[in-house]
Amino acid sequence: MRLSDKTKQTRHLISQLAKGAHTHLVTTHRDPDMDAIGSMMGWSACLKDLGHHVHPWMADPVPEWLHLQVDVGDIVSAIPQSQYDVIWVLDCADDKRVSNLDALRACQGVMVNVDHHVDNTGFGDYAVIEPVSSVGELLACMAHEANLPVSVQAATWWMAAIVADTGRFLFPNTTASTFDTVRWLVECGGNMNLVTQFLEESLTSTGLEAIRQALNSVRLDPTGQVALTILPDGMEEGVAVIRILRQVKSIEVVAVLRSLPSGDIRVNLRSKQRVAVNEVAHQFGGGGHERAAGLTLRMPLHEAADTILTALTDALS
Ligand SMILES: [Mn+2]
Repeated sequence: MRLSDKTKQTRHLISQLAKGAHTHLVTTHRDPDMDAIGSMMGWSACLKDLGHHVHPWMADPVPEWLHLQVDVGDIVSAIPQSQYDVIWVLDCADDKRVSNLDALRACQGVMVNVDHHVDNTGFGDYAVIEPVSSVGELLACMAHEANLPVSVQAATWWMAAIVADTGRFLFPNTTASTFDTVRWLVECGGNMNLVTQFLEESLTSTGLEAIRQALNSVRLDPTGQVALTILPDGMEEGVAVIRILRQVKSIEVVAVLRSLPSGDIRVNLRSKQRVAVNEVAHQFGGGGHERAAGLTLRMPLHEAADTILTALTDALS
């Protein structure tokens, strides 16, 4: 488990903030994935075990696939207080990734930005940015360094975050340090069987139908290296669809589009080897990692599909 020297220098401060502060708001990005929620819930559990008053806050609803599986009862959708000792913002490369940023900005408190995106803007009063697999891995390292209590619950949430962001330890962001961290989380009581159940064995029949429709609507570029598909409205099975499309040998880049309730189009991009999808995302105001990135477009769905297919085809050539 390795943290950079820079983060080690701030670890004393982070540990003071975690241990010495009493009221905490913990939040993450809009349209949350498993790393976002797992990080938030694990860190909240850890701070609560220190006897603190903690509100995990997310303006977006908890995704249904997660709601069905585990108790996420104490996530609040509106910020209950106007002031906190510390506001932790997790897995956000930019504070604009927070849903209802106005509410966050109206809230007083020392802001700590904890993230693993290389393009993080460094917002907040303190920023802990490490290019590790996931924020789950980063928080687990921070908790280890600071000697914080890590319960079975916190360990399991972080393991879920790590498993999701590493594609079950198969993506190149999986390092020896990732395995060390997971080993330690297992020693803390983290339950991999539970992670398997709620990440891998929780598809509903409507989810299966969404995947079927998304696979039916796959478009390929003329070379067969770019695959693009559209998820049916309200469906959250993007990760499963991406996983299936990645298995096709000739496909190098995958784009999954879906309409958000606001009418905007959310685009998730994944690549195997040759395209830095964060650079493509940057062209449209988005961001992320080299192999996994996202962006939001304000245009009709089919225009968005054409735009992304062209941009990815250009990036490959
Ligand atoms: Mn992440």
